[in-house]
Amino acid sequence: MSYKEKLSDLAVLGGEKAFASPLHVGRPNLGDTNAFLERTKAILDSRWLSNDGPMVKEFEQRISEYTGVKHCVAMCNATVALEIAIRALELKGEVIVPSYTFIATAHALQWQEITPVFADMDPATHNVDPCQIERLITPRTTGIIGVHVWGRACETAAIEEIANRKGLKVMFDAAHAFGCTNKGRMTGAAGACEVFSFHATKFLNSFEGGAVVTNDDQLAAKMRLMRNFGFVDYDRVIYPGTNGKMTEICAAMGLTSLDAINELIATNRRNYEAYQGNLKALPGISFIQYALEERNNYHYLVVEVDPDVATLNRDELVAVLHAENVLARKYFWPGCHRMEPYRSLHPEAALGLEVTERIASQIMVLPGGQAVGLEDIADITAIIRNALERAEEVRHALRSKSNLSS
Ligand code: T4K
Repeated sequence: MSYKEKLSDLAVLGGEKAFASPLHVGRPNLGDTNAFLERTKAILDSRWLSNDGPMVKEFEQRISEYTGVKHCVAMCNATVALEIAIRALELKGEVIVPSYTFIATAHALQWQEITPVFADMDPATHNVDPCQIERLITPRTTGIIGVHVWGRACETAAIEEIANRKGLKVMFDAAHAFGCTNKGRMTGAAGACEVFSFHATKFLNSFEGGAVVTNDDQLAAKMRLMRNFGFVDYDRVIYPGTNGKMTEICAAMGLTSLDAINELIATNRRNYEAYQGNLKALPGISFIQYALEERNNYHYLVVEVDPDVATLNRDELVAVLHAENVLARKYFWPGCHRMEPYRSLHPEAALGLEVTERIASQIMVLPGGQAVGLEDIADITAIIRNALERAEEVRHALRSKSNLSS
């Protein structure tokens, strides 16, 4: 029986939870599990478990073919892939990044004692605003990392134009953007390189995993060596390297996910359209728009809550949903600049990040992927609608609850 049929009260108002078990954002998508188990058996039979094995090679080739980018260097996760790409590009000093991104983008720099300098975002796209980049360039700046937030490509051409004019290097964090196009071309070919994530919570997953794609032969060769401690052959090391290798079992999962990519996109699109239909016409609530002229993976189901128009604010709606076992997320609140060590190192940074500060406090991401059905979406959106209609009671209940717990 659906939430609507039960007409139960909201859980924050004392009703039953709409969902008996938690509905997560980021429940993994799975391809054909039998095909995955067959690949697993082949790995065990071959006794080749890691270090540039046949599954990793096949995965890399399939990613290259899919994106149309010459080289793909698969890694153990996107954070290490970012670190290796940053190192291979010899970035130093300061690098400009958006503050509105997952913390890994900033940490990949800080980990190597490079200072991330945070740029503000464009409120319409949630991506870095190229106009904000130029004023942050100093004599110490060596590069720019753009991020394709939610898979929607940032303004790569404008960012590359600034970088070329100022003699900076540029790369892109495409962790969200596998399967998406950028001005009609598969994401992956912009800048010196682009980095995908295949984490379990991503649209396409390899348990843990990431990859750098590039059309630059030398850069690809260097990153391949860096991924394996810098070994050029059994006994010779020519770069400082790390262990960034993808395992065979992760590649097997990645290949199985790739086989299912069209179904995954279809499911995500179905979810996106259902949320879009159910959430329209709610004052102060805007649902993410994916451009129809691009290919999208429709993975992130993002709602912006304008507190001046909606009857409840983002935090109140998230509390309502959590009470119902819908674990909506506040990605990427409060912005990297408000997390440590950046908050202490650059306490003044917020002054130039007004849009990030505002938008980060208004966004919530709703559950999607294969684990969520149309009935779930009908229930989730009915909860949101119901809560907004009963805003006064809801706010009162949330306040009493927080008074009780404080
Ligand atoms: N750049 C950007 C722009 C990124 O968004 C990310 C990662 C990266 C770089 C770095 O990529 P990786 O190094 O991770 O490859 C998650 C992910 O851990 C992270 O990959 C992702 N972005 C970020 C947006 O979200 P959390 O802290 O929310 O993840 P976690 O593990 O708590 O999972 C979220 C929920 O998903 C859980 O509450 C339950 C569910 N879940 C999770 C896992 C792992 C499952 O149901 N099954 C699972 O196996 O950060």
